[in-house]
Amino acid sequence: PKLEEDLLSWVKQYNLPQQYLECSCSATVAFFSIVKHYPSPFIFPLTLDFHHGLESNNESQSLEENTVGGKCNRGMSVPDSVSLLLKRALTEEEYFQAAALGWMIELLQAFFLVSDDIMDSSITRRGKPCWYRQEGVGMVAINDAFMLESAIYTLLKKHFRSHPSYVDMMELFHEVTLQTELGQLCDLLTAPEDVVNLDNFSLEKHSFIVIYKTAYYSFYLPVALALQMLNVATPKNLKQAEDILIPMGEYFQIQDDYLDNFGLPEHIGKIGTDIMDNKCSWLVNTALKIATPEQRKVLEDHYGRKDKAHEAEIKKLYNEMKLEQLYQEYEEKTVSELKTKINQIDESEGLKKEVFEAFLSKIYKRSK
Ligand code: GPP
Ligand code: MG
Ligand code: MG
Ligand code: MG
Repeated sequence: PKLEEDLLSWVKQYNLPQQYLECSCSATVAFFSIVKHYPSPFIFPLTLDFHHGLESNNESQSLEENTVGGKCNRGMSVPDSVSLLLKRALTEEEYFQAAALGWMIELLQAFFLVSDDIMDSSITRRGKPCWYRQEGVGMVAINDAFMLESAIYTLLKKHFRSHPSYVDMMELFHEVTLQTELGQLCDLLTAPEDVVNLDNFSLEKHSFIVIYKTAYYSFYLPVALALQMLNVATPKNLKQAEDILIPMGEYFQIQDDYLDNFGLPEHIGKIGTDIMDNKCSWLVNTALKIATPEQRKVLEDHYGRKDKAHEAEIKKLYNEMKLEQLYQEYEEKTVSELKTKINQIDESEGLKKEVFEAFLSKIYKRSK
């Protein structure tokens, strides 16, 4: 009951989707109680107004602001996957472990988002100013991001030190972090601030960038952790999971690129910056593939400039080129390919099709 009260107050405080309230299963309860009940030991001293003597800038605030308030799809996928793999509801202990691993993914995500918003000069995140733009934070946000990353390993050690897969889990977090950083590097290198060269873009480059910067940590990591938590991960089933989750993660980031321009800021909680940031986005690559010489000229004259008027020209062109419709065609084609792939999975290695179906249904036609 205590945990459910906590959940209720979290749902209210963070404006979480109603589904968290309706879902009375203790997975959700355990999930939302972790940060509250298990603040990493090092966070305690840091709540003492460590930075500027400002109440609004301390590590517990960073933890709450940056880790909570998103959709929690990644984190919730751990308890969901563990339960689907076992084909039964989880015991309290299992819920707790899976939820703790879920929170570690949310911490990794928080670390990436705080950093990414600085690199992308973004304005808002989850409906509020980005952390680095909040009063009294500024570039301390860089250090806050590092500390969010450190909190993963504090939690992992605290709860999994004697788990048989402890070292594998730790290595997995390190490996996936490196993959994401490599993807982010390519994302930044293809989008220089001062030179716009559309010849630098291609759908092949885009695919590489999004697989590395998004698919590994958002899709492969939760399922790999679920397998490791149950001590059933093998090179073979990890590879099987990767073969389906990586294309699914690529689709997810293409949705993100689409929503950057076509999503409603009130709804997605962030203001798109890809056009002004000169990003190698799915939209600009798709436009380049079909552009007439005149349309290519418009792209050359207006893409990647830090200026609202230039951005508006590109938005107008995207509408003229019916990119929204091309995206919907891409989505239908990709989802049917993913479904075929899921149906072909060989379950004899311990995987369950339901794990992947659950993931896909969470993201299909998402609007945020
Ligand atoms: C999403 O890109 C990718 C990340 C958040 C990974 C960041 C990786 C780091 C190593 C910092 P995006 O910029 O399109 O995301 P959004 O649209 O949410 O800003
Ligand atoms: Mg960004
Ligand atoms: Mg980015
Ligand atoms: Mg984006």
